[in-house]
Amino acid sequence: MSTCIKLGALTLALGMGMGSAAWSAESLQDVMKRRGLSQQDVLSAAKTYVPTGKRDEFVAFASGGQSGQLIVYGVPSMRILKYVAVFTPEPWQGYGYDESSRAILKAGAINGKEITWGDAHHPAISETQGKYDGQYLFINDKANPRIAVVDLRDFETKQIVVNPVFKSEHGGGFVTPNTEYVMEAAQYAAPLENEFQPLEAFNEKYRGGITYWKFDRKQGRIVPAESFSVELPPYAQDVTDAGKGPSEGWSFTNSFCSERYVGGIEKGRPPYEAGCSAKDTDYMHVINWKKAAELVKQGKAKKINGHNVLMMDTAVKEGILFLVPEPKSPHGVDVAPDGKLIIVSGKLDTHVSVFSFEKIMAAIKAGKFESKDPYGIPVISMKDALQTQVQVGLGPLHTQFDAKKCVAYTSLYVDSQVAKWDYCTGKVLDKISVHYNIGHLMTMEGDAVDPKGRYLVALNKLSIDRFNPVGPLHPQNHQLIDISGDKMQLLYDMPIPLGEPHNTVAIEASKLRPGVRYKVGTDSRTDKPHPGAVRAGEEVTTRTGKKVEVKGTLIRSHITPETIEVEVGDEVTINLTNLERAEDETHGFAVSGYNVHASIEPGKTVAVKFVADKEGVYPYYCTEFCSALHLEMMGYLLVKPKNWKPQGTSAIAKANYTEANYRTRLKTVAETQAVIDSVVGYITSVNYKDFPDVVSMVEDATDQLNKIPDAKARHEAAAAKKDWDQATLWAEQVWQYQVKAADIGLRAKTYLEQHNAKKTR
Ligand code: RUQ
Ligand code: CUA
Repeated sequence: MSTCIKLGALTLALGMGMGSAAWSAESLQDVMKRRGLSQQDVLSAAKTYVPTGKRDEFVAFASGGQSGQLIVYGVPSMRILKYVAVFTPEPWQGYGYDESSRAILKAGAINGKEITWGDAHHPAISETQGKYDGQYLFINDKANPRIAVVDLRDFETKQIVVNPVFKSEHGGGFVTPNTEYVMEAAQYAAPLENEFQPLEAFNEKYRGGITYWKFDRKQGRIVPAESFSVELPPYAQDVTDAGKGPSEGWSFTNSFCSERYVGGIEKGRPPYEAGCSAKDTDYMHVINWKKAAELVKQGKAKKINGHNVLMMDTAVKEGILFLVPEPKSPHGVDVAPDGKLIIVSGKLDTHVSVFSFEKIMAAIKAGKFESKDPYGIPVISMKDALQTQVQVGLGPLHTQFDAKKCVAYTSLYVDSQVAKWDYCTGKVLDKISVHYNIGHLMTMEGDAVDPKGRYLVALNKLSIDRFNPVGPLHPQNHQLIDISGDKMQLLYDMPIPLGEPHNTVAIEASKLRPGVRYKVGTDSRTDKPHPGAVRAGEEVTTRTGKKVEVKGTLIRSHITPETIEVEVGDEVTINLTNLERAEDETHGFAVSGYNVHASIEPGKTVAVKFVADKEGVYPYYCTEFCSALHLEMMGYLLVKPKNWKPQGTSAIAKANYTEANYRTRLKTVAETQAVIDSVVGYITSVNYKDFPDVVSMVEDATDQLNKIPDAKARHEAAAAKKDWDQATLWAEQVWQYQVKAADIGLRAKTYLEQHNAKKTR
């Protein structure tokens, strides 16, 4: 793009659009023939294609696996909308490169060590009465047991909390029906106290558990002090789900190694996986979390690492913890929308087991248990808890639900298929092959009380032959399947090139209402006014000892201050406030060589901080192409040697402009004004006030125009004194304000035309 869009370009852009592009004469049949597309292909394309300017019906949030991020995409188009930085530094968003986001990552440090990656597994959208409400999203890190909170008003990570008692987890990022708690179940057992214990002490000293993180919806933050855990046996707990409706107040957690096998082929023992799958059943943990929370309030928990843990013996005594045998090395546990049934898939089984909450409660009430486990936890017999078992295929993992009554979909890892089945009648209804080795699957709002059906996405671990080869490391494959009819239909393959996405959740797009700007001066990571924020005209640089603090502003196409002078060894903090109100007018900020970067969206204030430890000249600049004069949006950080004194003349070189240069500038200014008048004429001739986005653009443009009188007075005063350098440069500045105003004005005009603004005069 040219940086000097002079008047010609402005005039051109003012024309009423480009005229319709000449369509090629090719017919649909021609295209199908040329590209080798079948009728079915074209139908699939039509079902997924979202024309330019149109939006998707659903928005999906996929865990980014080892990337520690969150991937946001639209359904059915499968267009990726955003990567949200969560556990991992991400430069575009400035995450980990500005002070506020660094603080979030630092809060996720473990034993004082900053962790700069995460194994993100399960995103969960906040719920109200079991329905997705679109306010918050939670996601877990399996490798370093942590939970993060993302605010869906701005899609930013606001908090990372570290589990105080686990060393790894998996059943995390699942919420209770009103998001009272975010659940996080342990995976690989370890001592809850952060101490060493030999593997020989596994049964006595190693423990699993489940943490219930209290969520304060008003603050939008997890409250660690009000959170608690329930101690569990070292059974390798796995995925978790919350009860709802009749089962609200309870939670269900799988386990896959109730054998408590600890491996040791080095010592001649059979391998880990053999020992962990020796028994035919493992245990589903059934926990009354509501009662557990009360017990903790009554002081019945033990403090471990400063955190409330309800110990197993207390939980057993108080009747809030039970086990149900489940076949065999299970993985998924999913509560049906009506809250009456709990569906468990045994990885090494061909069945899904459908447990009845009512039956489980009846057994508990009757005190009917088949045994106690080695830790004294009552075990309800499988047959007393089971409603039915359905043979769905090999390697069942996870289950999601349809809007249609009793219809469920289960992923079959070994078969590489999705099975559609009826959990009321126990009949398998349909199967479809996927490519390949599916893990999770997702239907629209498919684990809420009111699933929306329509589409299913198969989250495949392998993509083998599906895409253009890109080397031995293949992308993942998200496959979109139409589930609106009786037969499932494969529509689209989407490669995901960013870590193994485990679970994904999708919400109706209409439920999300993210903002487009911040209140001026907001620290987006704390949601509070940023202490470094200033308004236009208040920019200031202060020094206290060796600390230099800049409070500056950004607005097209200018960084204030233009120069920052410090002495080598100074600690420099640069706070910048984006004064824009126009949608999408983000500025970036980078300083050469100091590993800092900020993304500063309209209204946001961000600070970057570094020690200027090497003398020299460091340009800083805006990293987003924000306007025609974006390249000019720069400045210099001058790091001076100690006790540096200016030598000789320090005057800045003169430009030697002439009166003719000045007159040429004035002519351009007059011509540009004509363009602006015509745009303003159009905007004020329609109902632009009905479009809030345009109103803020108009405010923004007016801001720029209001700066003109001052610059105009300056060039006129300089001209009177025949100082043609000053006169020409200030006339140039007038033109710069005009260009920015015209740029916004033209964007407003295009917006109004595209949104069919009505003539009002
Ligand atoms: S996982 S493939 Cu939920 Cu982490 Cu099942
Ligand atoms: Cu601001 Cu480029």
